[in-house]
Amino acid sequence: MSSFIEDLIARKVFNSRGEETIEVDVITSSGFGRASAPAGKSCGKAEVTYYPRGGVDVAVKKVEELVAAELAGLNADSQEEIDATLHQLDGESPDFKNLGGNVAFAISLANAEAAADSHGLLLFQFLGGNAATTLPYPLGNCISGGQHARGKAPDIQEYLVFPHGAESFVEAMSANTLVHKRVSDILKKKCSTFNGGKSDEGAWIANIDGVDAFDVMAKVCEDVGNEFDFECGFGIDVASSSMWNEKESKYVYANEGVKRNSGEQLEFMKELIETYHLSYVEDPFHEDDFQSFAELTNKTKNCLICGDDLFTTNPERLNNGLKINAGNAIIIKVNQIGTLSDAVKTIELAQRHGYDPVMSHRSGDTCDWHIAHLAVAYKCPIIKTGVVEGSRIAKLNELIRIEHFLGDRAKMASLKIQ
Ligand code: 2PG
Ligand code: MG
Repeated sequence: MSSFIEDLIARKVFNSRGEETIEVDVITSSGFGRASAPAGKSCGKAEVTYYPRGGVDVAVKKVEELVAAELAGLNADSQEEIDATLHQLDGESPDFKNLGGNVAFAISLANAEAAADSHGLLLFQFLGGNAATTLPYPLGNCISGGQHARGKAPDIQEYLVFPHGAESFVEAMSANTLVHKRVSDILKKKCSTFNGGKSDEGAWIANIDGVDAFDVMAKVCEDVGNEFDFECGFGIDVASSSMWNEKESKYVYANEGVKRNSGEQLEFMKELIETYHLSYVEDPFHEDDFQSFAELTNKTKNCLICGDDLFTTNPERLNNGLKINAGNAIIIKVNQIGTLSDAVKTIELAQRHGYDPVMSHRSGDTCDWHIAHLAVAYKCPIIKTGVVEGSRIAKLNELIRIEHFLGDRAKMASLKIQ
C-alpha cells in the first residue's frame, strides 16, 4: 500500500478548557489520520511556542496555504522526513515560533496515524512493531492544587494515584476510579465547603491543607490496594516552578503560609517521600535546579523522581540532567517539543540511560487518544492522563482497547520501583 500524502486539512477546534486549538487531517493515497493539539497551563519555560503570531486562525491558514503543498507527494511512512520538513518550513527557529509547536504536533501525529492507516495497522503496531505488547500503568490525578485549582486548595499541583501492583491495565484503571471516588467521599466529610468541584483534569478541588491531602490519599490508596490485593501507591506533581520566587530564592507555599529555600525544599521532599512512601515525585524543584534533582535522586529509594518542566521533552535539557543523574524518570509531552520524531529522540535517550519515560496528557486536552498508542509503541511504563473527564477517558479507554486487542500477548510494563 502506498502512503503518499495527497492533502492536509486544518481547522480550529476547542480543548477541554474551551480554548482554541488546531486539528489537522492528513490524507494519503490509501489512508487518513487526524490529530488535535493539547495545551498546558503550568508550562515549562523551555517549551516550544504553540502558535505563530495571530494564533490558531493564522496557523490554520499556514497549514492549508503553505504546509499542505510542501508535504504533498511525500511518503507518510517517512516520519523523520516529514518532521524535518516541518522544521524547515518553520525556518529552523529554536522554539517553532514561526510555524507553531502545536501546529507541528497536530501535523506530525496526524501523519503517523495516516501512515498506520495506509498499511491497515493500528498506530501502536505501526510505530512499535510486534514487540509493542506492554501496557503502561495509569498515573491519575485525584486532588488538584496549585495553578490547576481555583481558590483555596493545596499548594502542590497534583496528588496522583499510582496502582503499580496491578496485573492488567483494566484492573489498574478500576483501582484508579475507585480511589478517585473514595477520595471525594472523604473530602465530603472532611471539608464543609466541598461540593464536588473538579479541575480541568477531573481531579477534586477542595479547601483542605496539604497534609490532609496526603493523609486522604495514603488512606484511600492503602484500602483500595488491600481490596484489590495489590500495591496501590501514590505520588505527586509538585510543579515547583509555579511556586518558585526567583527574587527571594524561595518556594512559596501560599496556602500553607510557608516559604522554603532550596535546602528546606530538599528536606521537605525527602520527608514526604519517607512519611507517605511516595512512589512518584514530579518536579520537586524548579526548572533550572538540576543539582537538587540529582541530590534527591541520590538520597531516595523506590521512588521515581521525574522531570517535567525540568526537561520539557528536550534531548539537550535531558542531556544536562543525565550527566549528573538528575532524576530517574522524564515526562514526555510531545507538544513541549513539537514533533513526534523529536519526542522519540528524547524517549530513546532516556531509555538508554535507564530513565523511565512517562507519556503525559496536558491539563487542557482534547479527546485525541494518540498518546495511548505512543505509550505502548515506545514502551513507556507509565501514562499520566487523569482518572475521569472526557479527554482523559478517551486515552484510558483506548488503552483498554489495545489491551483487549493484544489478548494473551499483553503484559504490564516493568518498573524500577517494583
Ligand atoms: C503537568 C501538566 C499535566 P500542564 O504539570 O504535568 O498534568 O500540567 O499541562 O498544565 O503543564
Ligand atoms: Mg508536571
